[in-house]
Amino acid sequence: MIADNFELDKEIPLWTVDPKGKSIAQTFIFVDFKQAFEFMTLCAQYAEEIDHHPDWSNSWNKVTVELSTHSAGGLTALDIQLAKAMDAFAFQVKKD
Ligand code: H2B
Repeated sequence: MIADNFELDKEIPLWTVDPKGKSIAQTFIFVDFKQAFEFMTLCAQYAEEIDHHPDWSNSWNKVTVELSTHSAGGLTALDIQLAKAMDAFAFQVKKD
């Protein structure tokens, strides 16, 4: 589990930490469904590579994501790793 004083606000400032510190969340907004799905495809490929998967939902241009390590019952370094990758993928698809 991530230590209580881990500086998530500095590491991943766009993510909200849940009150119990057991998950992080972010809603990504894209220009349309195509861009949202491109983002999801990149995330899905990466999630398979690291064997760590997001809990998420999609509504047209919006992708709502919650990250937590189910097996640990809370946050681990894998969630932070996936969060940073998702931020990078969102940046990438928005500028294409
Ligand atoms: N993803 C997440 N977010 N938490 C897990 O505990 C987890 C996972 N476990 N992806 C992995 C898959 C596990 O179920 C497989 C068998 O490695």
